[in-house]
Amino acid sequence: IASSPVVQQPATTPTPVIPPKITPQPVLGEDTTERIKGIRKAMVKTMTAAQTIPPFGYYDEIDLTELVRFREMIKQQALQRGVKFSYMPVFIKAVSMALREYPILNSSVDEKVENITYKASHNIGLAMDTKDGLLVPNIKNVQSLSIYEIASELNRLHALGLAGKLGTDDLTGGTFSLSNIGSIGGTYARPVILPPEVAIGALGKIQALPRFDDEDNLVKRYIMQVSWSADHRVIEGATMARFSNLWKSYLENPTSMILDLK
Ligand code: CAO
Repeated sequence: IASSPVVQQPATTPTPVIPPKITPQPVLGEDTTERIKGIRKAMVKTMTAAQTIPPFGYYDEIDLTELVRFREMIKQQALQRGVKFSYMPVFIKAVSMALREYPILNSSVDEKVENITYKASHNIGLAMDTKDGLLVPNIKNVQSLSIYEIASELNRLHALGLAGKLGTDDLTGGTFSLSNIGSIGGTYARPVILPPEVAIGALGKIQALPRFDDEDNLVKRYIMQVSWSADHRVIEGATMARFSNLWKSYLENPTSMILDLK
């Protein structure tokens, strides 16, 4: 019995449905232009000068689990003495201790990059988000301050910054900078070196994350990413990496800091 042939229907292309045009709502406001002045004008100058520096970027993660415990213990004691104790004082002291081993990172170069000046003081600058814009006051002579004294100085600078009252002395003379963008959020950043300084670090948000311990168990750890930028005209990548390793070792084992504290 002959079966009747299957007749193939030609494929039909569906007619596209064209959505109706959206009529935009009338704009309620209007464009505004304002003069760049004050602190923002200073930022234009500094950041434009910074563009002449070829930066080297170096990134790592730091396990802050021990430091988180340490700060929990110390926070209340500091508060009883009238000082708010964040992680920054420890980050700053560890920077200074690592700078002792790698003093070239606490140097400055002249405009023509013919001379390097190794700075005797560790004046650590802190990027500060204020209502007037970005300010970078610095804590002077961190090498001879205790962690508690650094916390106290940080409180003073932060209060002045928020009140828009930071003075020239606090805002000049920095030799190395940190930018704690993680207090706002984010993981990585590409910090811009502030000339005549030669290096800066950006700190990400401290996050509880799973990691493997030595016995391959999954454990909860507190992790922070650090992003360093260094002036590659005078700083080798290896120097930045070794400095970062030392800084990291202090933060991952806060007791090791005590051994080297002066
Ligand atoms: N991850 C998670 N939590 C953080 C953190 C981080 N990286 N940094 C700070 N915190 C916590 C603090 O421990 C504190 O917690 P508690 O209330 O439990 O004590 C809380 O966040 C608030 O800290 P803080 O911001 O008041 O204090 P700080 O010393 O850590 O930082 C300052 C001070 C001035 C660095 C910060 O306020 C600031 O301005 N950060 C922004 C910097 C910035 O704008 N960088 C970009 C520069 S380029 O434009």
